[in-house]
Amino acid sequence: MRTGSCMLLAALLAAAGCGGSGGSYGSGPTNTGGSTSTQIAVKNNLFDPSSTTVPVGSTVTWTWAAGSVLHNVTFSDGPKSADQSSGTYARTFNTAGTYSYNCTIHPGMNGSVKVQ
Ligand SMILES: [Cu+2]
Repeated sequence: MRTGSCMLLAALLAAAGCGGSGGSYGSGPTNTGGSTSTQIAVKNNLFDPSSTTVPVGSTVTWTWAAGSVLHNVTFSDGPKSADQSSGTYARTFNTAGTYSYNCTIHPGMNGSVKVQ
């Protein structure tokens, strides 16, 4: 029995050590209130604000303003929303970096999210 609990403790320590090194997901201070949520408005033809900085783990939500024509949120690293004129699109950022995006319908309609 003693041996069993020792092994369990070792396993827990190993798991904690593993999660703390180099992982950007789930490490750092525990945020009991949930991740930060950031709202960006999608307007004709701009993102407001066009650049924003959020902590790692944040979910950013784009909300199409009333009266919007078709827009999309398309990231240079792949993820994208549908072409839509209302509603929302959300992306969660678990890795630090700068993520640029644009609306492929309207040249010059672009923005960026800095995750740190
Ligand atoms: Cu657009």
